[in-house]
Amino acid sequence: MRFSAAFFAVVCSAAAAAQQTYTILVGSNGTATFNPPYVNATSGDKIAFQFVGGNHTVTQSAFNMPCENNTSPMTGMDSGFQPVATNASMYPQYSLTMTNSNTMWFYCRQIGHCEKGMVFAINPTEQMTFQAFQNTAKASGSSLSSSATMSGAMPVSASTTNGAVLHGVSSAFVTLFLGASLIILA
Ligand SMILES: *[C@@H]1O[C@H](CO)[C@@H](O)[C@H](O)[C@H]1NC(C)=O
Ligand SMILES: *[C@@H]1O[C@H](CO)[C@@H](O)[C@H](O)[C@H]1NC(C)=O
Ligand SMILES: *[C@@H]1O[C@H](CO)[C@@H](O)[C@H](O)[C@H]1NC(C)=O
Ligand SMILES: *[C@@H]1O[C@H](CO)[C@@H](O)[C@H](O)[C@H]1NC(C)=O
Ligand SMILES: *[C@@H]1O[C@H](CO)[C@@H](O)[C@H](O)[C@H]1NC(C)=O
Ligand SMILES: [Cu+2]
Repeated sequence: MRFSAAFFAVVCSAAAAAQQTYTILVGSNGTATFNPPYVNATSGDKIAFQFVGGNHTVTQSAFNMPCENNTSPMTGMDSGFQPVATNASMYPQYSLTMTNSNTMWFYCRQIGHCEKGMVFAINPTEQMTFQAFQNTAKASGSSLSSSATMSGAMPVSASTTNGAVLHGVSSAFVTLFLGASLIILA
């Protein structure tokens, strides 16, 4: 009995340290949002962006330039545009796996979205907060054109950039995200 209690404790602490998957809904309910807008993630954790509506991207930028990554080729991660039909039964998913606990900044490069505050962060800090990042994005409306010029996508095959491994875009069943009540029997 004592042995199994100790064994159970070991299993539990191992599970607590195990990798986590954070699911980020992109464009839910027709809004230009990432939900949740930021996460704390560490090595081994997976961030899965699920494009559930609209026509958005998740694109890496920088804290001081939230709405820009218009280099060619892009130097950061980019999902490319992921249009989702209103009657879609599958959602595109773009995911990355952290290889460290670095801070990373992202935005949507659909015209005008970043300036509406459609930004996302991994591991914002006390000095560089999500709110400050989003405020800078909203204040950058005058540079709107530069956020919209890039329409080509970088390859989404696996690569390593700034501490995360990219898995690219795949499709997943809508039922996985919206709960058991929507399960369609095959
Ligand atoms: C979408 O809107 C409905 C109704 O307001 C709400 O219950 C639901 O939580 C929203 N979903 C998301 C992902 O925001
Ligand atoms: C992330 O961690 C910070 C402390 O390091 C905490 O203040 C914040 O609430 C956490 N954010 C999330 C989304 O868990
Ligand atoms: C998605 O948005 C991009 C950039 O604005 C545009 O080029 C593309 O045609 C859009 N796709 C759809 C299916 O609307
Ligand atoms: C593009 O993203 C990379 C990776 O975060 C960043 O280092 C670079 O400054 C960004 N480029 C622009 C023009 O914002
Ligand atoms: C979704 O709507 C479009 C346009 O109305 C239609 O062409 C398409 O067949 C529909 N797809 C499904 C899966 O119902
Ligand atoms: Cu968007």
